[in-house]
Amino acid sequence: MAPSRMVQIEQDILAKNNAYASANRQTLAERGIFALNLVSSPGSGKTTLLCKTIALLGSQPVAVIEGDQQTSQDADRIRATGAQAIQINTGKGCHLDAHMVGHAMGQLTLVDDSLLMIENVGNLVCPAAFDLGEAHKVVILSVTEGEDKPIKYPDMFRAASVMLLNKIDLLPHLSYDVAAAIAYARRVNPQIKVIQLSATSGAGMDEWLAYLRAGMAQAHAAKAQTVASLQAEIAHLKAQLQGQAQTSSSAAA
Ligand SMILES: Nc1nc2c(ncn2[C@@H]2O[C@H](COP(=O)(O)OP(=O)(O)O)[C@@H](O)[C@H]2O)c(=O)[nH]1
Ligand SMILES: [Mg+2]
Repeated sequence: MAPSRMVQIEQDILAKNNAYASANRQTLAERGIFALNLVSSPGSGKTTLLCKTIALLGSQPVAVIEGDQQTSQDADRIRATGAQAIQINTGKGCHLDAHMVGHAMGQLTLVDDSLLMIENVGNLVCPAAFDLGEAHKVVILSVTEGEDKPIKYPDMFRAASVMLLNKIDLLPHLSYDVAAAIAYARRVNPQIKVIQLSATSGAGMDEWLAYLRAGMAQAHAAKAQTVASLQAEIAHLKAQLQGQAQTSSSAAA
């Protein structure tokens, strides 16, 4: 196939995906739901972190969309915490797309002003290009993967707003340079927020939970503001219609 034809096909796929992502984003905004897209290589600790996060959030409703090529193991692990989870199997696919996520959102009983976590397929390349309608991509890099992943897979670290440096409980057993990992991440994305944590020991979880709560509060406030401005617009239109009705009735008298 000619390279120009391949570029065209890729652009068409991304344009279609972006349309579905916008629809997902709109639905989430209307419901005040804070949605995150967790991306990483396989085994960085995404599902473990999700289980721990759900447990620490207590009564806060959390819904999870799980992406893997095969099996429903991760959705089963999430359901065992009591949270809702839908598993998407992508087969040969190396990432979730916005159409799949929109479909999964329809299957979940989403709660207004809550949290939706999307665990993408473990892959540091493909998920970077696909917007799912999330508020942010969160990239998880565990300390067993090497410091240099941000410069080897820059698209992913550029697309993410947050980097979770995970499994820091293992640092005493490794020769891992935390400062170098953060510097590499900031080289490709100077704005990236970094949280160091361990789902196993609980270190850094407070900062992560504070980030989640702030995001949920922001999504709720944005929804409330939209509702208030819509109500103001309706009141304005009602007043205009009443004024018009009065003018036409006095003209008729
Ligand atoms: N030491 C340590 N191991 C972890 C931590 N988080 C996850 N793991 C382990 O890492 C492996 C992969 O975790 P999993 O959550 O399945 O990763 P995922 O593929 O990104 O969802 C499992 O053996 C976990 O027990 C952590 O914070 N510290
Ligand atoms: Mg997983």
